[in-house]
Amino acid sequence: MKKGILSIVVCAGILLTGTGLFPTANAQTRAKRGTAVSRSSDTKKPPVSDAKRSSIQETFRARGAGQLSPTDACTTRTPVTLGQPVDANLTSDDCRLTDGTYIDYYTFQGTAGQAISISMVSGSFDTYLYLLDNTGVTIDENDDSGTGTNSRIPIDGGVMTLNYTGTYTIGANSYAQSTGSYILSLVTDARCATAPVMYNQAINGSLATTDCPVNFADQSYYTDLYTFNGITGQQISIAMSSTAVDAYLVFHTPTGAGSLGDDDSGGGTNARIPASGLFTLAETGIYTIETSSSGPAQVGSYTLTVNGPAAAPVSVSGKVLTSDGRGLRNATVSMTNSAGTTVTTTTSSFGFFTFDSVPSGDTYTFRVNSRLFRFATRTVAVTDNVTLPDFVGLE
Ligand SMILES: [Ca+2]
Ligand SMILES: [Ca+2]
Repeated sequence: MKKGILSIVVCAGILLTGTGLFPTANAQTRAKRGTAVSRSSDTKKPPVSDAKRSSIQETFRARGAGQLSPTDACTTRTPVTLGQPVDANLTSDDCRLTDGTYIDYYTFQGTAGQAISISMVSGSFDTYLYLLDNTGVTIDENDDSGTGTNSRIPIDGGVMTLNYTGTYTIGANSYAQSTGSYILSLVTDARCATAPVMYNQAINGSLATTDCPVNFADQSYYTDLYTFNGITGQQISIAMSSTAVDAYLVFHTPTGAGSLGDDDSGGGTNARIPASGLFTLAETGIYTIETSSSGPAQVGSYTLTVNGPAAAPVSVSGKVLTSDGRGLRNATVSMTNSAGTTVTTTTSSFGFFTFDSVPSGDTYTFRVNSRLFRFATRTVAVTDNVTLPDFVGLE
């Protein structure tokens, strides 16, 4: 393998070509652009053998088990830098998969929530591209989503969101057994940054020409990206409404399986996933929402709401002690929420107290009243069941 780093930095915008949104889609069950393992779905060629994928995993397993010699081409993994295209060659000395094709491996450090795209371009062979996790499991793969027989991840332009922080591997491969030069690019686009979204809270956003561009049929669409942490079994709904643009939502699951797009399920031209009721999450991880428009180049304000689980009530407990450390009975403990509402309780014979059914997600101030001692006041943000530090009487 012979390669050098090109000094030019490819503008991410150039790489954001390909197919994009479903401008006329109105069925929320329609597949989204760029499903996780989208191999060959964009080509009329026969798909590559699944043996390719297992062959890669076997390489990772053998490498991890120290079963590959240091001179084995399959041990080589070259770091690739964001924004610095790599000019390299597939040669007959490279790591070989069971289907006879050669593969070069590259690694990079990714961050959960980071938006990236990868492209592989060759003038001498039909490229095939893999994005792998740190155990060699395929996160995404692509044959021809670039121009001609070139490859691009994600499949439909735009960016994909990484779902963990750590090492990722890119496999630069070919559709059929071939050798020759290629250029590999790992890029991000500052316009495609993601923002965290909170449940049950309307977000006022706006689509602008400076937003993340997604291209479809030579038209540009603008999109904002939001992420949230979902848990298997959680039930959510996502709604985007706008009087300025024809709202369009794309919902990406952590692995890409079961991702959805929706145009008008929210009534009028508003988008909603699902069309009614709630959607049950099938995975735990980072979900990404794209707020975009159904028509090209639309700009203007919109409102996004992700309805999720209401914060569950929790309990807050603690202990009140005399200045010499004995439990203090019959002391009055008060708890005041951020709106100024106060509830009280009394300590048990050993000085314990508990407040049950406390709405989480608020800040509370706790005061202890006793004829015998003074106590410091405590203010605590309550997000889960909590035991407060002991209240110890002051002399
Ligand atoms: Ca290809
Ligand atoms: Ca719409």
